[in-house]
Amino acid sequence: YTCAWSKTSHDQEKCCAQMRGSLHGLVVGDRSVQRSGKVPGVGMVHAPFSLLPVTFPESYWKLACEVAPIFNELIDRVSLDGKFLQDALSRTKKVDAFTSRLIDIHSKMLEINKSEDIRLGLHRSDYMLDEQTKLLLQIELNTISSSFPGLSCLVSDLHRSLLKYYGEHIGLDSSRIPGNTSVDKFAEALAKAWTEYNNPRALVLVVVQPEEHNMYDQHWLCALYNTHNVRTIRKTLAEIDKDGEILPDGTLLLGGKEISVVYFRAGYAPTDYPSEAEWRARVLMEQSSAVKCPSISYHLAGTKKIQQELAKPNMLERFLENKEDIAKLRKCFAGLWSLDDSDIIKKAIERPDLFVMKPQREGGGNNIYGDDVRTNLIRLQKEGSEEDAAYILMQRIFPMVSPTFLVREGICHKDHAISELGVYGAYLRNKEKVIINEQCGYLMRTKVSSSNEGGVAAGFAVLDSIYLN
Ligand code: GSH
Repeated sequence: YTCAWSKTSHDQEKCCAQMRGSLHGLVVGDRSVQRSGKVPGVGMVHAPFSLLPVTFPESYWKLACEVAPIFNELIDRVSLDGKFLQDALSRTKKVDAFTSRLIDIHSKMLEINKSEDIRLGLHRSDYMLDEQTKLLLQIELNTISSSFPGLSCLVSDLHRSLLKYYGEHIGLDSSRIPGNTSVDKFAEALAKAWTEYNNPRALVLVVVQPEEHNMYDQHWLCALYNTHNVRTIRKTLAEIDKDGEILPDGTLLLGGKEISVVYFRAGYAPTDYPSEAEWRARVLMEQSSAVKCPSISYHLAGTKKIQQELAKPNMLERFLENKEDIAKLRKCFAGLWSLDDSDIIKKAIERPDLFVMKPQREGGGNNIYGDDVRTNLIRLQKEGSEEDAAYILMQRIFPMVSPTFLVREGICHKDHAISELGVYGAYLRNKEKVIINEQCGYLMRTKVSSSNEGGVAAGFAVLDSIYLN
């Protein structure tokens, strides 16, 4: 079968999958078009995806869904404890210039006693199922720019439709793929935050990177006008610096228009702040009375350092009351250590394969694995500098490896792969009233098992869905 579209030979079902995916909006911006200097987003290619859903035990799926609202609440409580955030990040601040700037914004908000009545969190907690211990272990919790709430639903739909058509031949039943509501639920949360803000003329501002490649995922979510009658605008941090202002009462205006909700799909990486203009924009928005998703304190509550602090004994008890909830969360925590723990450093130098070294970074592609863990730990020990505070160590998780068809740029490869489950959570509170606290859907990502890095946006993984067993 020769595909007229990609001009290569394929099995018909693989080709149909690409075509169906593209026709249904499972697309990302074409990097080659972007590189050519044409308007970003004009070119479109199908998003990378796996041909069939990955098998995942139902009990673990349910557990990941069950803990989502507890994690939402935990982030909210942690974000309220300004002193805890400042103290826990104080060593990191000295050695990590990017995190240090974020902490400075947080300090400034504490100084001016900035209160955030309406609090919106659109999170994604990521897990891997460790094959040996049979534990579902949290990799990280994203509180800023959690990607793919739009495209992940389309992959679930794609897989369901493929199984409806071909499932009989391969013994798979399309109804075993759980429904995925992330795009609708996130859109609803944004719309409800806009309603709470209570100005029908105000806009939702989507903060984007200047050369975004994942804009279609954002568009699926931000087509709020069709579903909720809410208007959105997309601006970069530099544009916000140029056109933004705050009125004396805290109202945020952009080009003269009032902004009710600021939804960040940029601002999580140092490269998003190439000049002071971008930092000015971040501070401007933070100072305003617009609802921030996330606020600076939600952003900091999602850092690796805070994840590691929360895994310490008796830490969860500081923020949560319900013992069962605490036990459920704790069971999801992998081993996490700071680099001032000399016993663990010794172990990690002896067996670097059992650890991952993580800097305080988001967006994928930043972790240190294998022999590089040893080299870096020895270097840090020799230097005796405080740079060690820029990292945490995490237990390496070894999920089951299975053969998978990965489809990227029109070509299907078969390879051994591992998967990571992300569960989306939405939280919305206005003063004391919790308006939303729920699990919203999922993102399964699959990558070749020989690759250490994950992340679809960073170019390592493909989008997937789950087949419950
Ligand atoms: N700017 C892009 C977007 O808005 O989609 C990428 C944002 C990004 O890298 N988000 C991280 C993520 O969810 C969390 S900070 N990555 C998932 C992945 O790439 O697989």
